[in-house]
Amino acid sequence: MLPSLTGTYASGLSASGPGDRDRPDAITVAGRSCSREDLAGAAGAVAARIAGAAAVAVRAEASLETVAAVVGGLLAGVPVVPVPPDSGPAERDHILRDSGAELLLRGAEAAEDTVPLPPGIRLLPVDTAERATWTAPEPESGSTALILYTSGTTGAPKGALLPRGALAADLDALAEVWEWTPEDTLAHGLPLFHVHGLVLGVLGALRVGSRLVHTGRPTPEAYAAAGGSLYFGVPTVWGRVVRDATAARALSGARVLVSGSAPLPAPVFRDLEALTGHRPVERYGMTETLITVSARAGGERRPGYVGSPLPGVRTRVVAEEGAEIGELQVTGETLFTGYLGRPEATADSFTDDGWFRTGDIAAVEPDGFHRIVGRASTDLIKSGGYRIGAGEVENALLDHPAVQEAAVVGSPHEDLGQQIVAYVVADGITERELTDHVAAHLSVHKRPRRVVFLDALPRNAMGKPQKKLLPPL
Ligand code: MLC
Ligand code: AMP
Repeated sequence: MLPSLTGTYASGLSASGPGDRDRPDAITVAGRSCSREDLAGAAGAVAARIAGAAAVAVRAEASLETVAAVVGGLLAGVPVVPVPPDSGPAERDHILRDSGAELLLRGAEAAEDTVPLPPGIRLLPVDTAERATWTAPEPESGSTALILYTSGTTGAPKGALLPRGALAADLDALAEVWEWTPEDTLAHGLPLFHVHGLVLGVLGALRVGSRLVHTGRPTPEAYAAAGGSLYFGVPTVWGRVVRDATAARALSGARVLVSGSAPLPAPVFRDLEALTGHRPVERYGMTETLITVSARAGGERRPGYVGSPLPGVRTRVVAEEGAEIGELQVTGETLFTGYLGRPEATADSFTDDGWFRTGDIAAVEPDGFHRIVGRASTDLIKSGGYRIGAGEVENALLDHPAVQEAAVVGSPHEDLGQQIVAYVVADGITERELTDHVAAHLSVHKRPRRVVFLDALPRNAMGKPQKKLLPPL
């Protein structure tokens, strides 16, 4: 029997933790703090206002309002749809319409939206000073807790339906393997609209009952000042930390540093060890599966490896005959239930015998340690830990009247892992105008870093564009 997710908040919010329910700085986000008691009251007030809605969207700034809104949705059993606060009108409209959200929740102080909301959606300001006690029974564990929009290789992002039971199972497995307890202080500054920052980074702390310090942005100085025992970061953040030796050394008193969302370069692993005394714990996951593979806090941490499957998760590598690397497939209690309104895409993402196809290429050592070798498709880009579909950036570029053809790829980048590069055939437009155009439609991190103008895209004899033949930068 899976633990209940509302139990998360009933127990997490009331857990005695390192202080008590009244500890005033149990939850700190971007410089503002509240107690578990305060959060329970504010989230209860949200729950009372949204109960019965089909789904609610949350403009997911790094703020206490976002935390109260998300927890309020979970208490009320209303699926929550986090919306990146920097998403342009096209991406925001897609998420709001596709999800069926009836309300858009956001802090009363948040900047005004410059574009109108789609019809039928009401704005609901969240005030963390409001209080209500929420006592309704726990929704069943198969019901949807979160709808997280995530990019595929082509087309607009799809809404991954994450059931309450999957979140609970994943967080409990992570707490076990990271030895995460109410005595910990979790510190990070990751965005609150993805699995890493929101599920692990907020719901994890609430479920475990540990303190949470969200630093607003994940800068090395902010990490150094956060006083955490457990730190989360994407490799770009850890790369920036090791380039700031003073900040890095300040983390030596922590218990565990965890890296995930993209491959941690081995030199960053070694620099972290040299500067902080910690070998980082690497873990692997996806929006659709949550975190499935991790090194253990009490076990070996090997550069270039993401550890072994979490309790309750099984993995297999499906390789061609004789090969040692192949597609990583996973099954277990942490999986999503499908893409909202996309039965075909959902069916395509599972094998006939019910395993989820990750699209990642992996190898497993005899001792069970997993190594992620790369992705099967080059059309999914990971930049700064963000997942970006080449197709959606190409579509945004093609939307511009000056652009005739576009091909988008990820190229290696020292800080971001990969950077977005757009090859375009276009007349009378500058690189800056094109990147601004993409940022205005999608979100800031989906902007190409480089734009290369070509006379024509390379094509094969059938006329199909050949990304492999694009000129290197
Ligand atoms: C960005 N900028 C640009 C630009 N792209 N300016 C001009 N042209 C472009 N093409 C701007 C940015 O808006 C920013 O401005 C400034 O340049 C610096 O950008 P940056 O280099 O990207 O840095 P930063 O904004 O600091 O972002 C780095 C980062 C961020 C690491 C903080 O990428 C991040 O938060 N990543 C985390 C992603 C994540 O959480 N993924 C988890 C997915 S879940 P300004 O004005 O804002 O400073 C998952 C499952 C799992 O993967 O396994 O965890
Ligand atoms: P997202 O859906 O945004 O969570 O992105 C999931 C993808 O991130 C996975 O399919 C992997 O390609 C990548 N990923 C996550 N964690 C790791 C890791 N530790 N090492 C390598 N790739 C990772």
